[in-house]
Amino acid sequence: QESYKPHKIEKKWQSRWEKTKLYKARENYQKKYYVLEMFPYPSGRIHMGHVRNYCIGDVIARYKKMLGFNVLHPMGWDAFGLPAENAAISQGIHPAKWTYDNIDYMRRQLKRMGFSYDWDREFATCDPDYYKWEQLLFLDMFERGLVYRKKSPVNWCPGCKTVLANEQVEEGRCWRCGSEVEIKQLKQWFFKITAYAEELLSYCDRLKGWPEKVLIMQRNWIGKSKGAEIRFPLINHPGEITIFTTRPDTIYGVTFMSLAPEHPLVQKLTKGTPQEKIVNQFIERVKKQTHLERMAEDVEKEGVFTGAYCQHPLLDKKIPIYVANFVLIEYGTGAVMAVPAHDQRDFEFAKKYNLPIKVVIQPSDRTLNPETMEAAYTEPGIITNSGHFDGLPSEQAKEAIIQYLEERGVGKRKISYRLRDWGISRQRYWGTPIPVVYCPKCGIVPVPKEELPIILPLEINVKEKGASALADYPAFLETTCPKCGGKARRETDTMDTFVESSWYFARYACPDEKAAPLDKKRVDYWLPVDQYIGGIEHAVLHLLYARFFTKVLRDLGWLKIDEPFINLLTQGMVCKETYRCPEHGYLIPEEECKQGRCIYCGKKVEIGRLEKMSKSKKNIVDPEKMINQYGADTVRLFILFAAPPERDLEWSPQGVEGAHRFLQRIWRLIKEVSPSLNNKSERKNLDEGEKLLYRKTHQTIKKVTEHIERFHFNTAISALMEFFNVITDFVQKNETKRSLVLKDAIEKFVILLSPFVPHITEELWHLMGHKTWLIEQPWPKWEEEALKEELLLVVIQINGKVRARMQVPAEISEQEVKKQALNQERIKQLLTGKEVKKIVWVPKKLINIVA
Ligand code: ANZ
Ligand code: ZN
Repeated sequence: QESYKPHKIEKKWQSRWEKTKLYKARENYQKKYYVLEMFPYPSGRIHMGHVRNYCIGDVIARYKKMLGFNVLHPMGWDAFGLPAENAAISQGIHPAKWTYDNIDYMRRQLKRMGFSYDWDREFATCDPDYYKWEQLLFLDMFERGLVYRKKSPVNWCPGCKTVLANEQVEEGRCWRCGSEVEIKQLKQWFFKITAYAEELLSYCDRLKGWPEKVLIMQRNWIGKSKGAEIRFPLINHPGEITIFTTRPDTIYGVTFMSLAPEHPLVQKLTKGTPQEKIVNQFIERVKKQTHLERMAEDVEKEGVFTGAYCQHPLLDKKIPIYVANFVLIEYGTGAVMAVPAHDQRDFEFAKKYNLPIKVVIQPSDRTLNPETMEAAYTEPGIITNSGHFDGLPSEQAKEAIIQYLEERGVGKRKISYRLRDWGISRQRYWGTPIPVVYCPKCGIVPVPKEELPIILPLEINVKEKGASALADYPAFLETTCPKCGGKARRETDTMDTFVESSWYFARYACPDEKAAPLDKKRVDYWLPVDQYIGGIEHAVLHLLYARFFTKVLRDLGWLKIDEPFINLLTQGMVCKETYRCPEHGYLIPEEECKQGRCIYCGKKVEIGRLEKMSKSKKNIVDPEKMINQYGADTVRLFILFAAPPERDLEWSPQGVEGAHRFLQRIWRLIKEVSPSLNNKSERKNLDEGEKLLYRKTHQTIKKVTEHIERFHFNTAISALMEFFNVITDFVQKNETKRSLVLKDAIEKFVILLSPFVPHITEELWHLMGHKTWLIEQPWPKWEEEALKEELLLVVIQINGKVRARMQVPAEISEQEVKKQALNQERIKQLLTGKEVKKIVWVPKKLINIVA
């Protein structure tokens, strides 16, 4: 018998599937199912995280297809981005070449896994055929006022004279030359995502098919706060400070004001005063803190007095104005009314700088004393020290005080969102050019739509020019104004690569559409995505941007849906233990570690925790190596069996071996029995063994179906393993008999297993004489009737006397039937105080308990 040769089989079926275009998706009148995995960045090679992601998607795609859905399962490339530019700089390869070479390599790798993609729909986002439409959408959005330009900070390296992405700033320094990075204000383009803040928030409640943790992250990111905007007139200066607060109920407890260091008033209030120098020194110091540091709870609350005062809007009271590190310019109005008695940050600040603390809310169970308080009281309570609001519960006072402020014209109700508009300008070469022209006469002029695409020129030497490649390239930069025909300059910034991934899922519905970004008919058929699968690291940005774009595309008339992804599955990480030498850090286990010792110093190697596979931890397993060694089916089976999709998966060489052995067993058995399977025995008059096999077949169909529906692929596979054991058992016990029930069992087994390991099953299926494709087989249905276990009536005796009867399943084990007999109420009663010496089981008939 020929042994299991995965490579031969896999190659054979992959090429046949491809030749017949088996997985091509065609629009028709069937019910559709769109399954999508987050498309990869063409970094060079696929890694285990990709493999896991696509294995999960492939099982779902194949299963849905067999259920009768018209399935769309596409694949493509998120192809613009920084690594291509870095490769250009460090290796001298053009970003385009680097990217397309990587795509070719990775496409070949993916094809070796046997995924059921419709490769005809493949595209790379760096193709002008794709980004042309993105430029058009930009112009559509511009016309609608959803795009605007404003000054915004960027990281600037004075050494390289270039803008750096956040990823290129390492501990405040340039990743290339190590110069200290400066913040520079540049005019940049923004998408008005805040116009959709409320809808993006409220629709979170409708996303019933999303993990709750992702929804929580989205809601927090949008960060809706209800409160009030209140104005505090300046003393000895014109104007006022406007603050945003969620606690208008504490207004009588304000004892100072805190401004963000970047607040424009800070300079106005201190210019030419004795405070100016101290304030500016403080601001310089704060600039070095990152956002996260400034937000962190445990960071020291610091600030300086500006020397200026404002007027409390409801009291005859002069309030000192401070600059404080914990106030952020981007949120609210960049100014805070400080209430140290009821806000912890203000409390710490007041303690540090000896500022007064005034209690305006009392808890019900004790009385707060500003002198002895050790922390702010932030819970609700009863209003005190607040004029005619005294005695009100604080929740009620919020409303009453807002009304009072509105009546007096010093404040108004206000809702604030943490969500900021989306800055999309990148001072980079390898991205979608922003289709705008600057004319000295006409100002900002959008490129006429007929002139699209604005092609990214490929003939530039990126290695020398770096990020400013476009700005230094006259053939691109210099143009004529579409309005007046005079000399003008092109925008040289490109778009954030998150823009491409915000609408690619829609383009898959009609990737060949030549006349428009989307073909409405096809998009209406395929969208929304029924099942989206990807990493939790995209829980906020990518998923929020894609939701935003969907709503924009809807409002522009391209789409009819409100939300892009009905169901979302976030898969866990692929992990492996790490090897570490106390002296030499992480080691590659197979190469740098011999007999538990470091090959460089001989020190004992510590085997560390399971961690996400990563190059830096030297714990990666290369998928291609695994395919070479075991074949794709083994890799697929192991990955799907090792853990349910949402959980982290531990890579285990033994587990891979085990998966491989299972496939070998299947191979051997089915090869052996298949030639003799086609006999004409009947389905009537089944013997005991056949009955059991028949029932197991239907029980397995039910189990596997239900587990797949819940994405519990690991338990679906273990049900199939169990089923296979029963089949093996049957074959061994019935050496010569080849019953129809066995044929049916093996066929069902092969069909049920096929979404997980499509190659070996296809081979066996054809070996059994079938001429059809497995994926075109209808998914098996179980018969309720067949699930029922036959029941036996068993007599229970004690010392030979009949004492009780019970019903048990016919295939009950000896151990189980004895346990159940002892558990009968009447038997328990009769046995109390007696010692059971022996239990005799006469199969199918009786149990005798000797006591
Ligand atoms: C007075 C007050 C009294 C506040 C009190 C809280 C407690 P959320 O819920 O996150 O929206 N705040 C406003 N703008 C800020 C900024 N730019 N940087 C830092 N803090 C800012 O938070 C709203 C509260 O955060 C506001 O309510 C304000 O402090 C502060 F007992 O105003 B509160
Ligand atoms: Zn002009």
